Amino acid sequence: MSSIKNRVPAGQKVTESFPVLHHGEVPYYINMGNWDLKIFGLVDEEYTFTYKEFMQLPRTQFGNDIHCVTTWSKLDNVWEGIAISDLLKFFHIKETAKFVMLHAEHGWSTNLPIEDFLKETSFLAIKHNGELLSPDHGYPVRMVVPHLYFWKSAKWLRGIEFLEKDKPGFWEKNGYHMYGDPWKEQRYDWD
Ligand SMILES: Nc1nc2c(c(=O)[nH]1)N[C@H]1C(S)=C(S)[C@@H](COP(=O)(O)O)O[C@H]1N2
Ligand SMILES: [Mo]
Repeated sequence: MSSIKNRVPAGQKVTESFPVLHHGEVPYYINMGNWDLKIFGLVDEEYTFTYKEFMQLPRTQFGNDIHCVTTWSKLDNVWEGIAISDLLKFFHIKETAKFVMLHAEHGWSTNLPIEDFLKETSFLAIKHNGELLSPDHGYPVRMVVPHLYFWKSAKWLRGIEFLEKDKPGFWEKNGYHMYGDPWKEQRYDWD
């Protein structure tokens, strides 16, 4: 009992369902020929993954508890995806990089410090509970940052930008917290 309680931050309620939340339209891809994932900003050389190349990267299993800022939590998710350490074999991040902006379809974005992006528990998800991500949940790939509120886990990821200075992403510009630690209830910046 106490172990479950210790896994649910203040102000959260556990749900068995998997709610869908986002701003804008779900992208439905006709074919993946035009899909790519761009690595840019403070890197020695920019790198672009094609869909084919990206899907051939080594896969790792991950687990997490989701904590959404709108107060639902979903425990014990099983994910398959790409470890950040495996991604880092393709490009070199400059030492001046201190922050990351995750860019999604339709110009949506979210920001986080580089150490949170590089944390060994953070990853790029391809499957959730054994199934490929559905279009609603971010097909073909979403970021997952387990230790922050779920809005930092960008669906439909298309770009990873390395920055020297922090900048607000989409929800951060609209009042969400710049960092978003669920254990400190960093929900909105006026908290
Ligand atoms: N591209 C994109 N990713 C996004 C969002 C969005 O609007 N666009 N919303 C975020 C928010 S606010 C939440 S709570 C989670 C919801 O993920 P889910 O729909 O898979 O539950 O996605 C996050 N990732
Ligand atoms: Mo959210």
